[in-house]
Amino acid sequence: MNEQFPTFREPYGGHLADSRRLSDHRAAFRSLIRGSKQVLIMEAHDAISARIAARAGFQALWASGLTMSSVAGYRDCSEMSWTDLVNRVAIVIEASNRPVLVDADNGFGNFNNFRIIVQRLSGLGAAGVVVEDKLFPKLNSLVDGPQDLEAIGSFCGKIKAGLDARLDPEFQIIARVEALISGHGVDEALDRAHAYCEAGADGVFLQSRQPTANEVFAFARRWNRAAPLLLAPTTFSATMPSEYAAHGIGAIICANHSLRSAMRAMQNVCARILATGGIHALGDDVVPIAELFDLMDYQELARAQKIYE
Ligand code: SPV
Ligand code: MG
Repeated sequence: MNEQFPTFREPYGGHLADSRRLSDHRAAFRSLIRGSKQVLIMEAHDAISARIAARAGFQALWASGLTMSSVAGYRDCSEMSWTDLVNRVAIVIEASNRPVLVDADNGFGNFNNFRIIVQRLSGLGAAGVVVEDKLFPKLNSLVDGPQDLEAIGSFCGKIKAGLDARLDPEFQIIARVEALISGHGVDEALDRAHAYCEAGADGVFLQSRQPTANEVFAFARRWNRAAPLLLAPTTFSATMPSEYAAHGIGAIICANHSLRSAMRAMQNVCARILATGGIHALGDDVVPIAELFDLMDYQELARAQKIYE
């Protein structure tokens, strides 16, 4: 056997076996969302999107329910099972070597469903989870349709069950407030956010689908800052980053932008191939094949072959 064998610690996705690194991720994420500097959390839905975001320099990733469901062929209304979600999250964590915040919808049922998911995700090395106060099955917040809320008391019980089930106290349980989505207004959103923090939530994700940030800023002005505030400004995307900072909002989730940009690129390349009758004119519309091999770290395989073969 080659003498380097015992010290070779660079397998594909090798951080996954390194529990010290995973707890570093959790601690890093915890500080990122509490820090004075704004953090951008980039969406990822598979290994490629996770690696591209990590290489680009994002410090944390959002495992989006919408995009992970979409790439699996499901609509974002609890059609995808929680076990499927957990398996896809494992791929994102393994491929990115970054803290991953997971969208667990409404916990796929009651407190009991949610605490099982928390156990699995914290065991996998996720940095945290977002759980939303809507009823199962839930509908994506940006889609017109029923957006009914869970009672405050039972959602607080769900949060407590998650806190008791997490395998590491650094694993963040973020309560997502859907009061604005369900048309209840800022007062209800504040009541809920305060109740969820009293129940122990580590942060609040306030969801809105207005074309401007006015209602989230109205919330932020009255928020007691008991916990960090996270936003996914998909529908009010023109708002400037400095405005979030001015309202004490430190974590911005780019919730679906990897998938939507990939869709645009795919549409363009499909149209171009059909328009030109082949792949001869694509040029920079596609990455060189070597870039794919580089992203998937075939170099590591070659190094490992020298040691193990
Ligand atoms: C997701 O990315 O799945 C989200 C954010 O929950 S949103 O789609 O904007 O509700
Ligand atoms: Mg979602």
